[in-house]
Amino acid sequence: MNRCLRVLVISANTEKLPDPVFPIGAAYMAAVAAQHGHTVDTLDLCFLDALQPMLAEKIRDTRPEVVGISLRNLDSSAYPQNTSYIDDYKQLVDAVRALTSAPIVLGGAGFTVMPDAIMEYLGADVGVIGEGEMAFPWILQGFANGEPIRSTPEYACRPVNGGVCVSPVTRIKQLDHAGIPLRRRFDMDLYYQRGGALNIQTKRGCYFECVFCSYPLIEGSQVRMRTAQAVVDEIQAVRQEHGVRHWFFVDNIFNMPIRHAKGICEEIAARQLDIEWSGYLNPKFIDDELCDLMARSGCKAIEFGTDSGSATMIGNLKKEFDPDDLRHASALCHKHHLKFCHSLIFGGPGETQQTVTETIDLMDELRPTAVIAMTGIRVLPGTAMVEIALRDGQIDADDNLLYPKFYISPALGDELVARIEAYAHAHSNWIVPGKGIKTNIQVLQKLRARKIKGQLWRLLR
Ligand code: B12
Repeated sequence: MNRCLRVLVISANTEKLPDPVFPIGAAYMAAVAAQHGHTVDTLDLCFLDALQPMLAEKIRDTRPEVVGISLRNLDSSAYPQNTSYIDDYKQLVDAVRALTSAPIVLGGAGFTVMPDAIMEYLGADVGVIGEGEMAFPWILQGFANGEPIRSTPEYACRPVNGGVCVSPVTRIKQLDHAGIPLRRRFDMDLYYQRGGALNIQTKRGCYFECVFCSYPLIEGSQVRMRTAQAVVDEIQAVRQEHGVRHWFFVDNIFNMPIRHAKGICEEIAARQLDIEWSGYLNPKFIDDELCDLMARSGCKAIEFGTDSGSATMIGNLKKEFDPDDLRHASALCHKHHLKFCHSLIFGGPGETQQTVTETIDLMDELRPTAVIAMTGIRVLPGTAMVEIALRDGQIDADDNLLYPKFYISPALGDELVARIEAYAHAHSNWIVPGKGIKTNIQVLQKLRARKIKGQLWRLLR
């Protein structure tokens, strides 16, 4: 019989922009540890004024035998104004070490993006690359049995800085069997109040190969889907038990495959759940029927992962759509009265003043509710951007990229930021996180205090 452990799961994310986001990954880990019979407690750093004394109190009260830490973000990925969270994570790990001898297990999207550099810097005992539903209980069982964490046919383990990095050899195939997040172990009400929505996942994986993007590394390039029934059961339960009406689908791309997205909308509409929702969409996989279903199921705002409106740049970023897809998707949103925003990344390989003009002109033509403009690309290990940034002399070969480095097309340099900043000041629906334009935390908090829910960029036009 397996020995059960006292497990403390900590969500280390404290970022509150563009909204505080519910720690769904940590809640999945709390669920899976509890399902395996362990006694689970949680600590969320998001709304704490200071790490101490809460951490000390929690560790004293729960006497954890394992501490799991969820690392969602590495940094704000915005340029030129950027916040890196890495040193806070170091402080957290050091503080846990000072309070308990329990082994520390790291995981999360941020961790997965650069496991080696993080293990090196933070000095944890174990780190899980990718989804944790299988690996976390396996590691807990190893600790319970006093066995070393080493490779098996199911888990590849490699030593890093005195610890071990674990990657599951295969990913979960049947996501409906992966369990659902144990949300009530975190303060759902506070996140709903201050973040304006809770979040839910309908699928994992992304088979596109956009040059800068880490999603396939985090979730795999094969798309695995939950059934509409299971997704909507989850929404319905939280809706009934906690009154949560507003949701964000955290899928990399909600509308791919389009049939799956339609199935979810149909199920929500059929059950008359009276919810409102939002999510990331790809501008290519969208048609009249999907927009109609989205509107009928409560979709209020769509974020397109557009990145550029210039055909040249869309090609350079290896995105598989074209400006006409953007025209078509935007026209459908107008027709169905769906608020929509185009997320852009300026400064990629090959960007020039001319391609910037093409994107700006297209945005003028499409009349989106909002535009979120990033200037510069955060170079992430394992993506094609590393080679490009090396080629263009923007990073050094020995840079571990733990602290952010941004690629900006050599043809533009910092002229880019100045241009986008000026444009955004003159256009009320443009948000530029890297210059703090329309991302003022006090303003956002005031809007939430007035009980405004959903995506706040909807209010811009
Ligand atoms: C949806 C999303 C958003 C939405 C969130 C909406 C919402 N209400 O939830 C929005 C648009 C608001 C957003 C904003 C930001 N995001 Co974002 N976002 C995502 C996305 C696509 C999905 C995140 C998610 O919820 N996944 C689903 C959950 C279930 O997965 P998970 O948390 O990874 O957990 C699993 C595993 O990681 C693991 N695990 C997690 N914790 C633990 C702990 C232990 C102990 C173990 C063993 C395992 C484990 O098991 C879990 C279950 O399988 C990811 C990319 C991606 N595909 O991961 C980026 C991502 C997380 N975002 C990122 C960033 C940078 C941000 C922002 C800082 C800036 C920005 N670009 O807007 C802000 C920060 C917001 C905040 N307050 O924290 C980065 C973080 C890494 C980095 N580069 O720093 C990512 C990875 C994208 C990227 N560029 O690489 N984001």
